[in-house]
Amino acid sequence: MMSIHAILLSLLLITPWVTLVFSLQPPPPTYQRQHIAILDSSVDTSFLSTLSKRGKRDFKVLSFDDQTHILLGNFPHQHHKRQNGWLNVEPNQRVTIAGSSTRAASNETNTNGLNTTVPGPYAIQTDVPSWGLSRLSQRQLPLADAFGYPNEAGKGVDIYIVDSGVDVNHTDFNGRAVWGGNFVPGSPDVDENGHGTILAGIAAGTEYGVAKEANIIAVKCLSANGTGDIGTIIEGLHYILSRIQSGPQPPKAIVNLSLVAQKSAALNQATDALTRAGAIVVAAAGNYHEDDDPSKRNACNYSPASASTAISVGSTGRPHFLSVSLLVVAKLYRSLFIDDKDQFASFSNDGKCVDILAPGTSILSDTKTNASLANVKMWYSGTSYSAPHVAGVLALLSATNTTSDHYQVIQQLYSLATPDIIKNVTEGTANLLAFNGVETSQMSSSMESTKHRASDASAVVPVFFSAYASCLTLLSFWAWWL
Ligand SMILES: *[C@@H]1O[C@H](CO)[C@@H](O)[C@H](O)[C@H]1NC(C)=O
Ligand SMILES: *[C@@H]1O[C@H](CO)[C@@H](O)[C@H](O)[C@H]1NC(C)=O
Ligand SMILES: *[C@@H]1O[C@H](CO)[C@@H](O)[C@H](O)[C@H]1NC(C)=O
Ligand SMILES: *[C@@H]1O[C@H](CO)[C@@H](O)[C@H](O)[C@H]1NC(C)=O
Ligand SMILES: *[C@@H]1O[C@H](CO)[C@@H](O)[C@H](O)[C@H]1NC(C)=O
Ligand SMILES: *[C@@H]1O[C@H](CO)[C@@H](O)[C@H](O)[C@H]1NC(C)=O
Ligand SMILES: *[C@@H]1O[C@H](CO)[C@@H](O)[C@H](O)[C@H]1NC(C)=O
Ligand SMILES: *[C@H]1O[C@H](CO)[C@@H](O)[C@H](O)[C@H]1NC(C)=O
Repeated sequence: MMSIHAILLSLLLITPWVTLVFSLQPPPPTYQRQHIAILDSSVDTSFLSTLSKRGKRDFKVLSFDDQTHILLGNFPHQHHKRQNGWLNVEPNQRVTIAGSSTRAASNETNTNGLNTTVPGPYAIQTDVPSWGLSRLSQRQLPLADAFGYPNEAGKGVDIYIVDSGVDVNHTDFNGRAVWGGNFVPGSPDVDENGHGTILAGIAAGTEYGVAKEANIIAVKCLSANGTGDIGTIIEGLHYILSRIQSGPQPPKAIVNLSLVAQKSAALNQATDALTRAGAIVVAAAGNYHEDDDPSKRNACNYSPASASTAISVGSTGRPHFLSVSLLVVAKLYRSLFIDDKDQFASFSNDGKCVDILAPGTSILSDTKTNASLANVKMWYSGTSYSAPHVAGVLALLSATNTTSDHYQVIQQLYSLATPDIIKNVTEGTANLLAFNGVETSQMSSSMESTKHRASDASAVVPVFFSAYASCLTLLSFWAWWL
């Protein structure tokens, strides 16, 4: 294992490079499919599909429902001007990421003075590895070292991770993760990047996750360097649609999109169609770089955050660069900077398209097996890491709420959330912190720990992703450098 000194040294060495990497603008990639069109039902999509199958044109029609047909392909941008039924044509664009032990098996009903608002029985994780978990089950600071959750723990709910894939064989998923689909041409069915595994760990890892019994389904749409395009994401969403439509009804499906694109009508429509079909779609609000033009901070400028049915998640918490580097030990860190935990994160996008807030700074999660730094735990920051917290809470609620109506589950998320507790939320942004309904803040420290942790000997280093793609850039750079 690397020594702490080696890690600190590597941080120092990397710092100037990170800046350099950020300032290099990669040339615009040429996508396999250059345009995306939205068609209405007056267009004969079966004819288009037939043409496509015969190879006459390089395009593909994805029908989400009667209202939503999306055409991916190479055709002139002006094409629709001459055609009826073509509602919108947009260029395909780049998409970037926005940045085991056992669960406590306790079948006790509301004991230990827990103040709960969802029906029991409950389980409690103590010695909680990431503060984001505790924050979801406590109304107020200071945080007790406990994460409470309904005993079902999201059992029977499918969480789709639309990202770089997931290390489905990771021990923290305990066989609950499966490979779904891969839409990155020519790439292997593995998480080459690691970002998807981190997200899956936060949403549903046994040790690090919120919904410790939920199923994880990997939908790979981002390549090894963490980039993709809108067309590929839409293909991934269409795959999820067909999967939930052929599964048990009503579906219990949460779709997690921790990725950010410039606003796209097609991606938003695909998201809305998926919601109509019974899925709950969670999106990262997107990350903002403090040097950027403040107008770029509005989440309504990005997709899928701006989709009307997406639950768009902003971030709370405040990263501490210097202090963290000096401390290096997670346990110490956890007890410090308590006041800062309930700040609106300086990197979070904001505005009326942000629906709810969740922890998104200094989060710990699973790293993919055999990653070059697999035995070094890293803290992650970004709205990417807030979204899976909310996806996990939705899985918990979806498993316990007896309703067959997913809109009620969404309603429950909002009605449980703690209002007006986060400081410095920018004007016009909802001040609502996600809460799972199982209050553990009154738990005394004398409470017996029923939890043990996975190997915890590793050092912890901070990683702060300040720009959309910086997460990937930084991780891939580390991999290369080592
Ligand atoms: C909890 O309850 C379930 C069924 O309700 C049972 O299968 C399980 O063994 C119980 N677990 C413990 C630790 O008692
Ligand atoms: C439980 O929480 C509610 C509202 O969150 C509060 O009014 C009530 O006093 C709490 N009860 C206990 C026993 O803490
Ligand atoms: C998981 O393990 C199975 C069986 O060993 C293997 O076929 C598969 O490729 C692995 N998947 C990933 C994503 O590593
Ligand atoms: C990322 O990888 C894809 C193919 O896997 C490539 O087309 C693209 O240029 C790469 N982007 C960067 C920024 O390296
Ligand atoms: C990780 O490395 C070990 C030892 O080199 C190897 O046996 C194992 O198959 C690797 N696992 C994955 C998922 O690559
Ligand atoms: C299900 O959700 C609805 C709407 O939020 C709520 O009124 C109801 O109490 C929930 N049911 C359970 C069992 O949690
Ligand atoms: C939060 O807002 C207060 C007053 O509005 C300001 O004094 C303080 O510096 C802000 N804190 C941060 C971290 O932005
Ligand atoms: C949900 O999407 C967000 C980004 O929109 C991502 O950060 C998060 O990991 C996703 N969660 C799940 C469970 O897929």
